[in-house]
Amino acid sequence: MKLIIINGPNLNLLGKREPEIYGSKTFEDFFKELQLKYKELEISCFQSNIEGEIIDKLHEVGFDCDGIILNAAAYTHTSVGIGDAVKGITTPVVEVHISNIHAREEFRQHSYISPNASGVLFGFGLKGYDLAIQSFL
Ligand code: CA2
Repeated sequence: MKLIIINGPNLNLLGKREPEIYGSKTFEDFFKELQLKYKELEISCFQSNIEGEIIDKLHEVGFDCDGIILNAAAYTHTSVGIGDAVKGITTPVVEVHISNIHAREEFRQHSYISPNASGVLFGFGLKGYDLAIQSFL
């Protein structure tokens, strides 16, 4: 099974700032743990701070991998383009948020991804990515 995690803007800062919201582990370290835990899977990871690069990656992988785990970060709440890309591909997308976006500012409570996601996980910390993998299994 081929899965990809796509992370949006500023998630490259995980573990380096705001540990009270996002935890203290870097995504690189967490991703290594996931790969060890799910040795039988082919899991890759892509992060970009650029909206168009995220759309390009969705187009690139969205017709042949088995599942996409997408944390579009702030673009979740603003990007019609990423929402349209999720709608336009055939691979199922699980939307993940580390924090509980519904317990935060009002602007975080709208998602352009959710209407076309096969599922949404939020508020479980980094474990949400693991739960998303399990949902594909
Ligand atoms: O909870 C999530 O996973 C979010 O997608 C994270 C986004 C935020 O804009 C969404 O509303 C919810 C922000 C990611 C920024 O990550 C940082 C990590 C460490 C330090 C600074 C930012």
